[in-house]
Amino acid sequence: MITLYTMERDYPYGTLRSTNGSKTKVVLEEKGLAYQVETVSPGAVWKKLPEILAKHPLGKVPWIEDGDLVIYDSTVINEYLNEKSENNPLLAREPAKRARARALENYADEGVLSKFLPLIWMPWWSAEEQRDADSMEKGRQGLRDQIFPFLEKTLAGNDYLCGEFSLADVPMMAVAMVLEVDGMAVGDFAQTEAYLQRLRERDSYQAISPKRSVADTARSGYDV
Ligand SMILES: N[C@@H](CCC(=O)N[C@@H](CS)C(=O)NCC(=O)O)C(=O)O
Repeated sequence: MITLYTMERDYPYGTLRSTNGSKTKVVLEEKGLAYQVETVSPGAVWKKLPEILAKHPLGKVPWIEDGDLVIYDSTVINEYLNEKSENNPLLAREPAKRARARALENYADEGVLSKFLPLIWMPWWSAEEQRDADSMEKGRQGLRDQIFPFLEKTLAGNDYLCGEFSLADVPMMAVAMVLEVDGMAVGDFAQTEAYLQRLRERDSYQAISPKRSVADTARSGYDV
């Protein structure tokens, strides 16, 4: 069975999860692969303990173990999982469509998950009095100024970024998760708001839902 190593922690206001670890969890679910989750403590990751560096040379999460194989980086892991199981292909067959999906996935990774989202998400892992409200607002403003207008244009009336649900939408599942906790208003961007809600309604979102505890989402059962 595949083991996913990631950061997840229960708080009174919901369960918080690594955004990149959540990307991987969503694909494990979408592909119907059996897996279990091992939570890694945020302290061990921030301190770059040798046991973390032994698995992920940058000292980050997520990584997966599949038998003797250790793979890190959510994008690389998700490509591996998509190829490992033929169930529910998350990339089209045509090279041009595959490239388009990968480009949009990269946009979300670099433009959102590594840029604006941590400004909003990291403070939620700290006590309220320690949160930097200015930084959180800067993150929200970045989404409003740059990301949501791009999503409105790219969705262009479709349900998902490439028409069908694909690897391009997977990082946006983590955006949907963060904004569920944050409660940021998205109503000025009607297509984006409907899209994020659509993502939350997918079965795979249950594995990263802030409403479901670490214990409730530690394992998934079927393998096709
Ligand atoms: N490109 C990597 C990014 C991984 C990443 O930044 N993970 C965060 C958690 S969401 C982390 O471990 N941060 C700790 C650190 O950067 O020291 C991926 O997609 O997996």
